[in-house]
Amino acid sequence: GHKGLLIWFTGLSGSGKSTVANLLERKLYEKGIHTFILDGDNIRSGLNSDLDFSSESRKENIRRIGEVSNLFVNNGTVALSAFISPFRSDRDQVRNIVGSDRYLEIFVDCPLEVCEERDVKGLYKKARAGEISNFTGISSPFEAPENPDVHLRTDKESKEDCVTKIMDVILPKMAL
Ligand code: GGZ
Repeated sequence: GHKGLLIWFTGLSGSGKSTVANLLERKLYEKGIHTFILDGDNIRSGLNSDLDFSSESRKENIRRIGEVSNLFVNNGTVALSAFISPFRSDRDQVRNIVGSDRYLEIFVDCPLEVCEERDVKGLYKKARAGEISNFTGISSPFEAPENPDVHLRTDKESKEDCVTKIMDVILPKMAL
């Protein structure tokens, strides 16, 4: 058996949080470790559909996700939560909710220029055009983690290498 854990991915839109979380889920599954992914697709569309992208709403978004993640962790699940979570104080609150020994912070780092170049959903273009307000990196801040457990550079490292770096840190943690 293994203990529950919260793997928290933070980074800009388009940095690769969901991509890395999904590949990590696959690798853990192959080891017999069941996970649960929380991301914008399953949280902002339902539980948090009342929230927008103001600072107050983001704070509440992350607080609720922290509480839900904690339910999974207490159930022995490895929860993978992938949200921009731009504010350090909100991430620290999550760490306090689940307990610092159960929380691992993954900084999915990628220069804004590269995220903007990728622009998978065309949101950066809209943000530059003023069609979306409070857009992280453009018109809303991102406070980079100062001491992440794992620091990825998705513009320079393959997603396979990123997952290997995370595995090296979490596997020892899961035995504890
Ligand atoms: C940032 C926005 C915004 C604004 C819509 N700012 O790349 P995506 O599309 O799929 O991921 C982004 C997602 C961010 O939601 P989070 O819940 O992760 O944000 S936070 O942690 O800050 O609460 C993006 C889309 O929603 N999106 N408007 N203004 N991203």
